[in-house]
Amino acid sequence: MAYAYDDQNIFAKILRGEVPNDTVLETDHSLAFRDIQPQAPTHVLVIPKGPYVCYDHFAQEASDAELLDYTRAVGEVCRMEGVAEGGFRMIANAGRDGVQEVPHLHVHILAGRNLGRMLQ
Ligand code: IU
Repeated sequence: MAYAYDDQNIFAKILRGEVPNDTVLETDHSLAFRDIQPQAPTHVLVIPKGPYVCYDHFAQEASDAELLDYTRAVGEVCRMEGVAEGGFRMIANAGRDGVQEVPHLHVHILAGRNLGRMLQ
């Protein structure tokens, strides 16, 4: 599947500095910031800086440097937020059925409360 990236999406605007954000971590190829509508005491979004719609798009087209940086950035945020001990959940919604609202790849990191069972 070919993905078309919409550079007017809100995360593209955040990356261009047109919209403010509460940054947790910035690396060469990734940015992590707090979700504006947190669903848990810790709710951080981690995005690649490149124009990727979803994980599949990213995995197909990102460079090895981007893939490595992003993978490490997600782990680094978990460490920085101290979520490992209590546990956490990572979610990456994609497309229509995944109910992805913002069409720029983002991993949600949620922690700080019992998140309940997601799959029954
Ligand atoms: P989703 O996986 O695409 O459904 O999640 C989008 C998230 O982006 C959602 O949790 C919003 O609260 C969050 N968000 C944000 O942090 N800042 C914004 O300006 C907008 C959405 I619009």
